[in-house]
Amino acid sequence: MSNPQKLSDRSSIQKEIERALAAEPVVDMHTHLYPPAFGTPDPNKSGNVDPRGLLLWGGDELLTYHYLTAETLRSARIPYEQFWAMSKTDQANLVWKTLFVDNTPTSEAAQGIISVLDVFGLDTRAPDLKEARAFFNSQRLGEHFDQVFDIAKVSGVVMTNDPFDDTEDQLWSRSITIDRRFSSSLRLDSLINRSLVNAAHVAISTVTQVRAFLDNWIQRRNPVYMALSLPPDFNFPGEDARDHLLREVILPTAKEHRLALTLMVGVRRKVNPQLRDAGDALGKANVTAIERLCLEYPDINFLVTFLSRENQHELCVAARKFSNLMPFGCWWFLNNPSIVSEITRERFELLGQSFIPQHSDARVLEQLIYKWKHARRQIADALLHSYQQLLDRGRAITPEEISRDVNRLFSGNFNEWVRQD
Ligand code: FIX
Ligand code: ZN
Repeated sequence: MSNPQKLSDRSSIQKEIERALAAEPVVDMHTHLYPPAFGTPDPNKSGNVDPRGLLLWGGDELLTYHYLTAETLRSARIPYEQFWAMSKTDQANLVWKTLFVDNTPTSEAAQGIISVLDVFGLDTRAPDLKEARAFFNSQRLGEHFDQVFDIAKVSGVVMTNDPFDDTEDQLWSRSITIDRRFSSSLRLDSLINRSLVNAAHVAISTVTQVRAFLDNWIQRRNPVYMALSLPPDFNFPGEDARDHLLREVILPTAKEHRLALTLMVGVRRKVNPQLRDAGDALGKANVTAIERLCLEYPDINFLVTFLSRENQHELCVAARKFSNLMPFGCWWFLNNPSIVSEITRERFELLGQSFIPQHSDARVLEQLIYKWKHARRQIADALLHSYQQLLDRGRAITPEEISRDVNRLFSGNFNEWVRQD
């Protein structure tokens, strides 16, 4: 057997990491994106199959992302109702003026806009959105869609699908061909929320009906996992309707269909309802609830992310105890370079490569470009740090090992976790 090439200095390790990352497509395991067959909500754009379509793309959608509306309303200080009464075009104009002209766009979400404009050769210091609008309006959705996936080097994305959403259901029925890069996931927040509002609906008789409904949805839509977001006070076992639904409906369904269960823990919804989608906040949650779930349901694969920075270390330790627990992503308020860097390094130190470093949570197509560009940078830096430490301690890494590690992080771990055979 030939001797593997060993990389014995920092700059050759760095070059190999850049090469491996540039070559490795990523499977984006949690997004809010939809395929073109689901239509776009803007009736003026080409490729529109339904005015109430779900695929968001282009400059105005990017600028009115809820991360940016929250930041705009801090500086512009106009009444909430006034902002929501504006057209999307006017909202986007205000976001641009407030965050990019009157102020310096240092936040991660604002820098994301800069990355996207820059990739398409658009003026990142423009006084207004004329040039950017003209560019996006001139794009044909089909080609633009493929170009975005190519630039972001994303080979697949998982949608967030609500089985109780009528609009989505109608679009499913009409969408004969779903882009092959899209997989579905069965999101159960609305099931839980309905039941918490009216606990009487969770009677044993309806459990059978709900299970039959979910079985049917799973057979028709073939999701890669089931998913649920949870508040900081989530506990397991618990003495509430949520516990009942988990035990009687969700966990048995996951087990029967051999589906992984994704849990996103620590979100406090509608802390400021006037901010609409931007009004949610976070809280430190209880990691022991996840440990108990993993212990009681060893046959179920759990994909788990926590929204609070304070929970990240405990999550790593829990994952060391349970091989059916896969930590994933730096979710939402954690998706800032300084925090992603800290969490990714911590995970390498406690878990080797047995975690999924990031998901995009993209809501607007072109966000794939910046979210993955920025994530790749942080993952590359954290890998370099780990390999440099290894070198200092007496073991050189090889290009093959770097490619193997990156493959595992970008798709291997996820594919293995959700494989149903
Ligand atoms: O619950 C979720 O899936 C969250 O990611 C979203 O609801 C949230 O609004 C978001 O976009 C975060 O990035
Ligand atoms: Zn999400």
